[in-house]
This record gives sequence, structure tokens and C-alpha cells, in this order.
Amino acid sequence: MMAQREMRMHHYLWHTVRDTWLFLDKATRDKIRGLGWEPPRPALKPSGQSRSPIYDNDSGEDFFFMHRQMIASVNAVAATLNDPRFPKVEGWPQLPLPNDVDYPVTADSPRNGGPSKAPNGALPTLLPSTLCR
Ligand SMILES: [Cu+2]
Repeated sequence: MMAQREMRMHHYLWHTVRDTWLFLDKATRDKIRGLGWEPPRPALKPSGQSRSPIYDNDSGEDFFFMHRQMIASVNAVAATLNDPRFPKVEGWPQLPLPNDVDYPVTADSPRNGGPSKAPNGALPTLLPSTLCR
């Protein structure tokens, strides 16, 4: 189900629109807005010659909610299978916070006062590696 071309395209577009919104020209944004795909909170902003995550607009919560909907879709299909090998996917009951034991946010993340980029230019790890990105 999630591997279907349409689902992969939806997922790709959802992330791409959020990540590129502030970098698109007005005509492109207007077309996307016309399709009802304007992101409520963009995920990336210009940062010098590159892009950096926006940490203070709750776009990360949009990320979690969309993926929670994906989990619900998978569970709806799994329920119809009635197969004990595919009981249910369970998301977090609440968002993990910095210093979470099981899903820690790195100490050097901007949220914790660290730099917005690592010395090698890589973005800091803000999300558990078990997520899709
Ligand atoms: Cu995703």
C-alpha cells in the first residue's frame, strides 16, 4: 500500500512542497495553493547559500501528524487482513521531547542551543532515525 506509486508520489510531494515553499516563485506557489497544497508551515528557510530547518513554527508537528495519518491508513488496511502477523503499527502516544530516553534529540541541535549546522555542513539530527527521513 505505502509502496504504491501514488502513495510514494504523495509522500514525496508532501515533503517537497514543505521543504521548498519559501524557495518557489510566486507563480508556482499560486499553482500549488490552487491545488490546496499550500503547507501551513514551511519546513526550511534560506540560510546563506543553503537551507536550514525552521524550528519555531511547529512545522515539525505537521510532519508528525501527516505520518500519523499514514500509520492510520496502514492500520485500516491491516485490520481488513485479519492476519496476526500484521496486527497494527503504533505511533508515539505523544511527541518525544529533548532528552527523551528512547528517542533523544541530539544535545547539539539548535533546539538545545546548538549550531544550526554541523561543522561539515550537515543538518543536525533532530528526529529519530526510525522516521522516514
Ligand atoms: Cu515522510
